[in-house]
Amino acid sequence: MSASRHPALSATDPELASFVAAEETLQAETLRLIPSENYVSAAVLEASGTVLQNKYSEGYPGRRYYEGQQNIDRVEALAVERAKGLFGVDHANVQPYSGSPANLAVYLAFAKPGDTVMGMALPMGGHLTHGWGVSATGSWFRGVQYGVRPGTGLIDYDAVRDQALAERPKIIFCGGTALPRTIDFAAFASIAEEAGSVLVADVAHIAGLIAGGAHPSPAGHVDVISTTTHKTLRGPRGAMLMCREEHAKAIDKAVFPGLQGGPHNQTTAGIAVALHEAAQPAFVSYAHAVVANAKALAQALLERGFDLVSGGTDNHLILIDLTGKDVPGKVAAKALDRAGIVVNYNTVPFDTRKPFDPSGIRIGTPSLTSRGLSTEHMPQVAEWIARAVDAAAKADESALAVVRAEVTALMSAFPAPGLPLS
Ligand code: DSN
Repeated sequence: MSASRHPALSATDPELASFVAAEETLQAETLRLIPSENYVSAAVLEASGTVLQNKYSEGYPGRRYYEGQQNIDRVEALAVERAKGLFGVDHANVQPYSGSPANLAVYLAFAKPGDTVMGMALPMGGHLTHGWGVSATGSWFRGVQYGVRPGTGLIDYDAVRDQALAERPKIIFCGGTALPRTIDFAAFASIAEEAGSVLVADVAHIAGLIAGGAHPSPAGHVDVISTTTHKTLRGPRGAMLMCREEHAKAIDKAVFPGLQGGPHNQTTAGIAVALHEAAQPAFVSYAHAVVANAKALAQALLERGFDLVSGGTDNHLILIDLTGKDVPGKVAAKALDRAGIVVNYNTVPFDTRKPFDPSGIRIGTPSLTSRGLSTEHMPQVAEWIARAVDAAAKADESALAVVRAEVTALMSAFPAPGLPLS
């Protein structure tokens, strides 16, 4: 990090400053394919690092437990209004610290410990907080889980309906962390209505696509929308809960005082800026480009013999099943990292391997799209992935080094938002 970029930090704590500088270089030089990550703009970075964090603000705009909230109230009210406008919802709460606390607040609002809740199984593409056993949501509640069809990798909505009618869960979650296909919110809504369940769409991964019109919106179909703000939406690390007016009080009460203390006002400011950016025409282009890039990358991977869960993608995410490649996901992910391509290892549906050493890798296109890469670059990206996976199988470190040099060269031509030019 140059002293002129963060002069106070460099002067006060050069050791810590050097770690930040190294991370800036890493994010600038590598091809970041983790589908839940992105690059925030310089404006979002600035808003997230302001004196707003010096304040405690328990409560909501106009109803605080601390004085001196004149400016904080305006910041939070602006974020709320922007969220409501962007997502077309009656009510928004922008205070959850992140996705897991947001989902916990939903449980607090609508269920009691021991109640049955239903969500997609984690190894099928769901999330820990959708009732998976090792999470508080799967031990304090009775979590029942649905999955995808063997063979197609697609959600079997008839099976979900049968299960929901048999179990009558208090809450049904749709959405997840490794779902490459469009979620049919209307189908989930009709299932939840029949089962008498509160329906929650966890759109953390696809919130930016929804905002940009590149994925159907759950608004009007579901009771509550839960989302983080830092994935495709390209805001700071935070979360929001949005709902119909009838649930507004229950959601607000669950977030504060039910679960959290003071909101992170500096994050609220960053969220407000990100929502403003997401309402611009350029964001619509970005959201559609994310999907176009993912489809082009999926096609290029298929042409190179990769097996993709569900055969491709409708959104920002691709789940590669490496079972046929004789390279487990973790080995491939670590080799790709050495080649300058950052991914995460991931279970695939019906995985026979353990979550800490699974068969797949999960990749996505939000970050590379934010840097301006387009569909014409995707065959190159697929070729690098193929070469790195091949090199991993042969333990060929020099081949990985060659890929890394090529990756760094391309990325230097696409400056990352929010980062200094290298
Ligand atoms: N950690 C997030 C992801 O990578 O999808 C989910 O919480």
